[in-house]
Amino acid sequence: MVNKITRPVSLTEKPFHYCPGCTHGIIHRLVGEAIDSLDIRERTIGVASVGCSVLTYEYFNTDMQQAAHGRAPAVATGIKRVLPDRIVFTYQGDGDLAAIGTAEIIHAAARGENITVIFINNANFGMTGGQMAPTTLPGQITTTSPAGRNTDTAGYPIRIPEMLATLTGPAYLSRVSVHSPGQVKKAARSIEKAFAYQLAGKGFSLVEVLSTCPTNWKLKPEKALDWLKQNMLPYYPLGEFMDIGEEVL
Ligand SMILES: Cc1ncc(C[n+]2csc(CCOP(=O)(O)OP(=O)(O)O)c2C)c(N)n1
Ligand code: SF4
Repeated sequence: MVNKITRPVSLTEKPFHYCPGCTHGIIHRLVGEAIDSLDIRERTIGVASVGCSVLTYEYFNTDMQQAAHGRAPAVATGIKRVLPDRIVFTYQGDGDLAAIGTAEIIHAAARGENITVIFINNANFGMTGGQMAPTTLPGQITTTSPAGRNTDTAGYPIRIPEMLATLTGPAYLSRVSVHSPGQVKKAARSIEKAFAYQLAGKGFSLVEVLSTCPTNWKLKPEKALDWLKQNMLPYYPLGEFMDIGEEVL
């Protein structure tokens, strides 16, 4: 049982650099709590990607590795195959995972690699100034879609867990959100379950977390939570899209 009042041991003391109201920080905490709860910190290796979460190697109190844009699943695959007794996770934004890293994530899932992927969907490229991402909603205004995402020319957003659920390789695929305390609790359980699948050797697990980017959405933190709820939930339904059904927790 983890004491929720104190900082998870799996997070360092370093203050986060994220903008006020950005939910990257909440998600870091949930990942730290899951690692604490399963008592796997000393054998966990995280793979940081690019994007606003590029500095995760400074925040997680585990061994960490940095990967180039989109390549975190390949780096995690290599680490896990060389050190199969370690618990290996990636932490990737939607620009990282669903744009330049699309091939990497599909093939890691198809191979059923025994790794855990934490996928942060904030519907834009946050770090580089709020450009349109594969996850940007139809009609959503971004710096590269000032008139709103036009599906005639830019196509439709990709629903990653649903897409990966067509494969045989994954063991656990879910989508959660952190826009309210109740949803944060559900997200915590899903993230811990994803790690537990890996611990039990069941194969590839991915949790998509709907997240805010108040800065690039140009909304105050509270309004950003409302925007997520009103606009992202209808397009990105929460739930489990693959669960091989083993009782791992
Ligand atoms: C190989 C390579 N190409 C492009 C970039 C530039 N780049 C850095 S962060 C980023 C966007 C990341 O957005 P996302 O993954 O959605 O994360 P967020 O910042 O929203 O959390 C891009 C395009 C890079 N660092 N490396
Ligand atoms: S730019 Fe967006 S994703 Fe990046 S830290 Fe700020 S609010 Fe968070």
